[in-house]
Amino acid sequence: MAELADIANATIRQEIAEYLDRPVEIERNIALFARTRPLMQEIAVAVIEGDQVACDRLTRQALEEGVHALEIMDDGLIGGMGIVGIKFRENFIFVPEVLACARSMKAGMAHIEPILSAAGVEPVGTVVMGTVKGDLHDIGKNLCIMMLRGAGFSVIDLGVDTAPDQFIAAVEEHGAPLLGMSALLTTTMPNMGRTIEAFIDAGLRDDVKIMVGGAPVTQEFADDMGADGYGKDALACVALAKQLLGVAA
Ligand code: B12
Repeated sequence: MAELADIANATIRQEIAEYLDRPVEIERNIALFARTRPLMQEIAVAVIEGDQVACDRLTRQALEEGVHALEIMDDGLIGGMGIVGIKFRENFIFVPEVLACARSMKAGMAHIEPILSAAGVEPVGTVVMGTVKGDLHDIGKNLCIMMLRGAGFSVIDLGVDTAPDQFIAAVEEHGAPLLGMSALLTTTMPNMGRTIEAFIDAGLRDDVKIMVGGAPVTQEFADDMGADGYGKDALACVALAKQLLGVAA
């Protein structure tokens, strides 16, 4: 079994030692970074530190050196974002920092995405995501989308203030097997249930899995309204999406 000392990059070692607490996450991250190239670890650090310029430069350098785009995405960008997600969940960092990390990841992904789409890498699955009707909060939804894309999902982002018929139209148009709804207001939470009812009325409920999230949403509320799953954060959102679509974790 790999050990912390097997990781070449001192910042990654420090991040794991300082911020990770759950044995399974420590083990997974040590195993990941102990086997990755030093340059992938530098890319991960650029994401963790929210350094857009470095992330852009290092991603280009890796591609020039012939590293495969998928390796850069998985070992560098997603590897770094995995640690960011955990630090956010544990309240070591907050929204502004996460957004800076997201922007760094995006700077790297800008070089990766065209290559992967040109190579015809199959997305893991298509997810329609939106914030429900009457609700303009989108920071959390956008973080979920970024993590889903990072995990290989193709995401159709409907933005905010999304009416039930817009969710239905998008699911039908894209043949999406999964829908994710976000709500941040107690007053807009019921619109998730209304959207699920609209899918039932349209005879489409069996064609799509529905996951919900947002600060006021709970597992109990999700169960009551008949959603297929609830995720409390962006990491849980990715795990839930994989579970609902039967994709290996
Ligand atoms: C930023 C913010 C705003 C910004 C939104 C900017 C934007 N682009 O999003 C602005 C200023 C516009 C705003 C407006 C309002 N806001 Co506001 N806002 C917030 C604030 C401070 C942070 C929300 C946030 O981004 N959190 C960080 C993100 C990362 O967390 P998150 O959204 O929960 O997302 C995570 C998880 O929930 C989960 N998740 C989210 N979506 C999904 C979806 C799925 C499928 C899954 C699996 C998981 C998942 O993963 C995410 C990442 O980890 C909160 C307070 C708070 N601390 O929550 C108030 C808050 C949500 N707002 C509130 C209110 C009242 C309002 C206004 C009504 C204020 C007003 N009087 O005008 C308006 C409503 C506007 C509208 N119609 O939507 C209240 C809601 C109270 C309530 N219980 O209903 C809060 C709680 C503040 C408070 N304590 O009073 N707001």
